[in-house]
Amino acid sequence: MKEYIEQAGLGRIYDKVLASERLTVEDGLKLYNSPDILAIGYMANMVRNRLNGDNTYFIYNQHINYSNICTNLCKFCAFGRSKESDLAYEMSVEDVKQKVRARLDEPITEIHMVGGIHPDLPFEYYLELLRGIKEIKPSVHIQAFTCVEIAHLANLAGKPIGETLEILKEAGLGSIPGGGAEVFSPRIRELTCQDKLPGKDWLEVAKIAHRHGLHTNATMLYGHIETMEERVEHLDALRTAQDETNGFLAFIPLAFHPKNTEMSSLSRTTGIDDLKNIAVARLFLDNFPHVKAYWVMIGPKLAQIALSYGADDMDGTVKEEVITHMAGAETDQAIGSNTLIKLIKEAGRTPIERDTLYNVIETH
Ligand code: V47
Repeated sequence: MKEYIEQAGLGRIYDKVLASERLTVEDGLKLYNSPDILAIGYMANMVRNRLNGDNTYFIYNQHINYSNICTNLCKFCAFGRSKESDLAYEMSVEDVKQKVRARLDEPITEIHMVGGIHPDLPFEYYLELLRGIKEIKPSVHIQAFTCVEIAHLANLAGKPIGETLEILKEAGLGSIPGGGAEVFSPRIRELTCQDKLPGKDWLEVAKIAHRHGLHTNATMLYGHIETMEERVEHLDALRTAQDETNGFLAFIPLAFHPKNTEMSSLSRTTGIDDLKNIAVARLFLDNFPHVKAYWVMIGPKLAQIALSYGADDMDGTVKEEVITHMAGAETDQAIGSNTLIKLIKEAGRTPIERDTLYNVIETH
């Protein structure tokens, strides 16, 4: 394989990977610009095996999107709606509780709950959402509100981020999902989501959360107008933040879905780019314990292949995905745990049902 990787022009990077040496931004760029998915994947698989062996994680989770009303209206998003839109919706606390009640007989261990930046819901609403879910299912871990929402909630509360997080924790918040990161580059944010929390502030919220004992995830929305340099800069900023706080659990590359967005003239990502984003992330983010292949966005079949290209986690059962489906995702809105187990086993890996913090619930 060494000869093959050298022929692909990636011999120096291979030496570093063998020696567990940190890759540079130039290395990251070289990987992104290389078409040799086998060479990149082979190296990423080495790192994945070193960090996680054959362990492949999934979780029994339920997504709830409490409202799609959003003042940001990002160009890549088909989910957000202005308050005046006919398609705008807003769940009451009771509606959300009903969603949880409806699945009480399922072994769900995590509620993943995000929404838009709502113009007038009060801070108390968000606290009531957390408290309401906990009331129905006290054992469930609530992974809720992206760093963008957390910054908004701190504004509503009129308190610093850290204090706001303590209040949210008290009400039931367990950890923070990785959404809203998009691409940190100010150029991309200016062109696609100019009203959104800037990238440096997203990172700051994540680091404050880590310091307050909350784990978070991180994402990157790829496959639209970002350059390879901007992708590597994004990963580099995450790696630097993780060096400081060590609070990120997983990185999840998100494949851009253009349908029904203001960027609908762009085409969907390709299989090679999907695998490359997983593999390069696994190689570059040497301090991230996990890389997820999110089956909703790349399809269960490619997510299964991604388990040999650096990914060690398939996310979970999801139950009712909305954000990607509004943007034309052709995958199902949920997947059975048996299907996940089958996909993982057939990839020659060990399926492990985990909780949000990667404690093992059951090894299959
Ligand atoms: O924040 C928006 C992105 C995110 C589109 O933390 C789009 O474990 C693709 O963050 N095409 C929501 N992506 C999903 C998300 C997530 C999913 C699964 C697990 C975790 C985790 C996080 O989706 C948004 C935004 O960044 N997004 N529009 C689109 N058209």
